[in-house]
Amino acid sequence: SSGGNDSRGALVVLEGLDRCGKTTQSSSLHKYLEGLGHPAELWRFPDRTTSVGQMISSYLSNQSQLDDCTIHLLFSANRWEKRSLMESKLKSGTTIIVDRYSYSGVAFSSAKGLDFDWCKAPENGLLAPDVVLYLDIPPEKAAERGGYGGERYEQLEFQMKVRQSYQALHDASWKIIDACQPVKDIEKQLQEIVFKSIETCRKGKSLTCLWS
Ligand code: NYM
Repeated sequence: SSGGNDSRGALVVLEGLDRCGKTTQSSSLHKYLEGLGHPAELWRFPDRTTSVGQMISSYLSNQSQLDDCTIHLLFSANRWEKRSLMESKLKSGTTIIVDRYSYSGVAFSSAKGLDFDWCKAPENGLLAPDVVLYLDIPPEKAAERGGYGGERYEQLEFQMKVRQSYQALHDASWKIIDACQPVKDIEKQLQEIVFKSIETCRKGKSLTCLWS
């Protein structure tokens, strides 16, 4: 489909622990959709290009300190500042592949000990993904993958807590994919799921908001 006025694109989110393969799979999905001639864009959160995003980036690389609530709200603001663009792109027929979204926001902050419902609240009203592809990996396996980059949160103990927080966020839009499979096998599974999701959106599935 070339995505006319009457058909919208799908909002596809990839989630998972650090080093689970999200970034590789996101760009591979994007290439797949381009190959099909389907209008698609690749996004990621945090979006470090905005001024809010630069504050987040500086926090993650330990160049600045912020308390846990403040950084949580900045991550959320970083999604809110892109909300209207996201909506107009989807409505004009473009599928958006997003590397991390609100689930990362809740999973990482609640893993620090912040109240789960407090963490969810600022995400309320952002666009709800049509499908969430969760690349599931045991934290020990993720840690073996060439080591972490040294940013905040990239530690085994913490990633274990993040995984538990993610488990409390599952809903019907989630597909759990075993991230320890060969890259090509994961690619195939994701392509199949996303293809179906695009079809459902094209046929009129309505766009909803979190946390539905
Ligand atoms: N992260 C990401 C959060 O803590 N909250 C959020 O809302 C988002 C989107 O930022 N360790 C964390 C997860 C990652 C880190 O992400 C940077 P990436 O995908 O490595 O750029």
